[in-house]
This record gives sequence, C-alpha cells and structure tokens, in this order.
Amino acid sequence: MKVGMSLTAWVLRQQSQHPGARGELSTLLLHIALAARMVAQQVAEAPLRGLIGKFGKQNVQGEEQAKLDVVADEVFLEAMMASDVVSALVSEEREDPAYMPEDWGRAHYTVFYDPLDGSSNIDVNVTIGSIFGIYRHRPTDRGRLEDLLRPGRDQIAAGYVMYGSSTLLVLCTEDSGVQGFTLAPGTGEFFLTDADMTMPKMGTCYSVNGSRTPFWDDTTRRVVESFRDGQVQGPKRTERYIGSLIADFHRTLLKGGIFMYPGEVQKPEGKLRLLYEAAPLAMIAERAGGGAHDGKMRILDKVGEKLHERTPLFIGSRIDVEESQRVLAEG
Ligand code: AHM
Ligand code: MG
Repeated sequence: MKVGMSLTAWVLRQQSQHPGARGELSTLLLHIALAARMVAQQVAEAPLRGLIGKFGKQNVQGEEQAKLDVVADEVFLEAMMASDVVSALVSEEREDPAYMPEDWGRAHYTVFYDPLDGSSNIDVNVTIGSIFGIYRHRPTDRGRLEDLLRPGRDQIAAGYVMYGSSTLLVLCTEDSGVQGFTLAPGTGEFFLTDADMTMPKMGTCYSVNGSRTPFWDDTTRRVVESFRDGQVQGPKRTERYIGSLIADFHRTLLKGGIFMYPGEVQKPEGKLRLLYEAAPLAMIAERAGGGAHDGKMRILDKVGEKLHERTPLFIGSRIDVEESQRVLAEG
C-alpha cells in the first residue's frame, strides 16, 4: 500500500499556518473523520447488523427514515458534540438544532449536516454519503435562528464522505483547495489520495432525474435538452444519473459536467436542502473551479429563511454551469 499524508497530519499542517490557532477546527474536523469511519463501518456491515430497511418513522421532511439514517445521525451528533467545540448542530434528520446555548460563548462553531444522504439507495448497495458545512460564530451572534441562517459563502469548511467501493472524505477549508482522503480500513486512518482536486471546465454528461420532465416548466426543459442535443458549448452530452447526490456530485467533480435538481411548477423550491446539501457542495464546486446556482442566483449567496429550506440546484463545471444560466436567462 502506498502511504500518503494522513488526514491528521494534513489538518495539523493547516493549523500550523495560523499562528495562534487553538486547534478547535482541527479537533472538529478530526471528530467528523471519526464519525465518518464509524458510519463507514456501519454501512459496510449493515446487512449483517440488521440495518437494512426502514426505521418506521418519518423525519422532519416527512420522508421515511432508513435505519441507517438514524444510526448515522446519532454517530455524527455524538462525535461532533464530543469535540467540545460546537454549540449548534443542524441535521437533516432533526427538526430542531441540537443546541447548547450555555456553550455559545465558549464553543465557536455551528455545523449543518446530512448524516446519510441518498438513503433510499442503502438497500441496494449503491453509494451513499454524508455532507457537512461548518460556520464560525460571528462576535454578535447569540445563537438565535437568524444567527444560524447565513449564506453558504460564510462556511469556513465543507465536505462530504462517500461510502462507495472505498470510503472517501472530500474536504476544503477557507484557505485550502479541495482534498480527497481515502480510508485505509485496516489502519483506521484517511490518507491524502486526491490532492488539490479541480473540476474539468466542461464535461461530457449531464445528470438529472429525467422522469421529472413533465413537472418542469418549458425553460427548465430547454436547459436539459440543450445539453442533450448539443445546443451548448462543447459536445452533445450524455445522461448519467445515480439518484444519490454524493455519487452524482463526485462523478461531476472528477469528470466534469453538470448535476441538476431543478424546481418544478408545483414545487418551485426543488427537492434538495440549501444548508446541508447544496451549500457545502457549492463551496467545494467553487473551490474546484466550478460553480453552483439555483436558476436565479449563486447558491453561496442564498440566505435561507428556515433551517430545512429547499433549493433548486445546478452545480458543476464552470462552462456547463454558465451555459445553464444562459439558457435559463433566455427564458
Ligand atoms: P435524501 O436527503 O432524502 O436522501 O434525498 C436526497 C436524494 C439525493 O441523494 C438525490 O440527489 C436525490 O434525492 C434524488 O431524488 P430523486 O429520487 O427525486 O431523483
Ligand atoms: Mg439528504
């Protein structure tokens, strides 16, 4: 096995570039990696542990929770609380933040996270993921709802964990590029395998749930057709859609292209969540040279009105994203 820089070493190196840093973000990132390792093990052993199938309750979105959704949520929550540097945690699986007002002045971070995205894919052994975005409190913040509802451009770090044929942690901080760390299961450590990831300027595929076509307006249909029929810069694109956001996004990051989950006539807000799905991935996409918008504005400039707000999402290679904006603007 080729041994590269460990995640621990990378995090400590980043910290050393900030003289006076107290290691709080480092601690948080390492606790997120700890949760990722624990969830990776649960995912890998799910059929053996009886963790396949529905939990029997609905989450705040009114969606049926899978057993692993609940397990992963608890693991991430406990690991991040144990880091002792967070005072608010907002999860897709919980209506209210796990909130520690008494810790607000001492613990300086809020994390938005989706503990296990794409859980409908669990039962068929398709890649799923965890997503997180980290914010540092501003001096005037007091832990009120409006203090938590901030634009994604305020994130100081964002990342995702991909439970696929290998487990990969993709991460960027406010002063790093996008780095990918692969878990070496026997060692319990993530190693840097994908340094300074950049997204190709243009891709050869677009990714969308085509079965939603009847629910889109004409302009949205035109955007998708433009990629399919070659009415945008570059070649005609082919369609690739897994239906698991992290798997679709990761392919887009590596190979280029565009992932779209547009709004619909009856559901203009779309399906995906702004603060723990779209915003962290938008930070990563932009850092990798790509972009992300909601059809009208940059994802990272959006300020939600509620914690579980949804947003349309167009995310991917710079040229593909610009072309989608152009076609949308033409109406
Ligand atoms: P979830 O957060 O309930 O798991 O739903 C999000 C998932 C994403 O992983 C994926 O991109 C999308 O829903 C797929 O939706 P659809 O089945 O409508 O294509
Ligand atoms: Mg999700």
